[in-house]
Amino acid sequence: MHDQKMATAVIGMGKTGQAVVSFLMRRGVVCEAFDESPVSLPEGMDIALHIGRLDAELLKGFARLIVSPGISWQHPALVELRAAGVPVFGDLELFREAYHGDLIAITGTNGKTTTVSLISTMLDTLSGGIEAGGNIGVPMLELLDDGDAQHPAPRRIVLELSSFQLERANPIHPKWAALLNVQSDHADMHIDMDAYKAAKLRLFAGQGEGDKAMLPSDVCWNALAEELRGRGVFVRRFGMDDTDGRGNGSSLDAGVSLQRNGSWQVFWHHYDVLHTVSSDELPAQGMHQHLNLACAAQAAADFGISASVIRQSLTSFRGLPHRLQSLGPVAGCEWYNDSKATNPAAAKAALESFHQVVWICGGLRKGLDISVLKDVVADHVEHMLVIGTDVKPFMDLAAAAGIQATFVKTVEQAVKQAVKMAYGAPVLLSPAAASQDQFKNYIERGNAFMSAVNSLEQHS
Ligand code: UMA
Repeated sequence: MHDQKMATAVIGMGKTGQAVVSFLMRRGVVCEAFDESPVSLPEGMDIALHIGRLDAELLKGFARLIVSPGISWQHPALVELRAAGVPVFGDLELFREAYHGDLIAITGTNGKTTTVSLISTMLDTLSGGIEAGGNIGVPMLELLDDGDAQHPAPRRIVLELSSFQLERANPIHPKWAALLNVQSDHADMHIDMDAYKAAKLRLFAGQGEGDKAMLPSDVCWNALAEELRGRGVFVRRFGMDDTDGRGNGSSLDAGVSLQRNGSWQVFWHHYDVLHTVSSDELPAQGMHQHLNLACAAQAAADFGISASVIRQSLTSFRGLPHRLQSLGPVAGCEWYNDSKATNPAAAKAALESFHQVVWICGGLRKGLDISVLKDVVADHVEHMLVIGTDVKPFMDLAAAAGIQATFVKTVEQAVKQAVKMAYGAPVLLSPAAASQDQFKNYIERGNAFMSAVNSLEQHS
């Protein structure tokens, strides 16, 4: 029997919780596991497991709590425990305490995984390489082992950080940090938009002299840029440069630069030298994705990666699955899987990449306002096919935009309907909503879409 007062309670036993327990056990820290749903522990994880609603009284007996990102910070038991002065953190706090190598950290509502993946590919060409983890799917503590001679701690790590991870740790100290954007999302998990934004901005709270911060070019970030400069942080800005292709005349460090003929280039700087790649050379599609590419290119250049390596990485990067992923022509239509678009801003960016589409949308709205899509729907959508449970807001959106919509419930039905009505227009699954009403996650939803499209091919 151990003394609970000395033990750590690990709350949530998904990927994160299991990595936390392994990490703590390797360091001889006693822990107990908690989860509100029935779960089983992996073989060899020999610790007490409590299943059921979190009990603040029981948890008050522990020295500290490490809570998984998917459990709301506003969970009544966690609010009570914090108010009682119990140390409550997430896995990022343990990472912060243990890791002392170079850290690159990326946050933002949309585009994080693409940016992190590319940074990881490009910086892996450096001596000592790089490891990637965090929200991208590899728990960050799995990247740290005991640092013995055979398994030294990684020299560089790039982390994808969600607002949930950032809100439950003391300020981290990334050498290079980027905020890609802050758009409406997770309204069901944060008190309000300000709280969501504040969580994201914690990314920069520990930065100082000699560190680099990348911020979007929007004026709303100017005050933060000034504050960071005041602390000695080297601030970079990225975004869309519409100075008619005179990228060099732009005050931006990186981004996409619009050309007079309507095409654009991705650009970044190596010291003062401008580098560009034409969007025609990039297999990954959509200007929103190209902004992420520019941000990754700037990170790589700041770590000394040559322009030729960056260019090679950008022109061979086909984009990640479920992000405006082209499925090619099937049954006379072009099909695009953008299942990762789980919020309105992501769907807007995808819709803007097309002239006119048949749009498959809907799912779990997470309390987000989708009426903001009215104009983009009116301009870019031929017909809406609505799936999922939160039907009314999508039907209301169609009515407001003056577009016809059909409720089809499932992805499979949507694909069957789309092929009948597309008449050569592309078909885009970009739900603007989460998937958990019908699927485990956006990956399962995207896979269901792709297999429905593939089965058209077999039947045609
Ligand atoms: N649980 C409770 N009570 C609750 C909620 C959950 O007990 O109120 C339990 C569940 O029963 C389950 C466990 O907590 O057993 C799940 O914990 P989790 O949801 O934190 O999931 P993990 O498997 O640990 O995955 C988390 C991230 N999930 C979330 O932030 C929701 C993963 O990001 C991340 O890849 C992983 O850690 C490794 O770092 C996923 C995600 O959807 C991809 N992220 C959001 C997004 O990108 O929009 C932020």
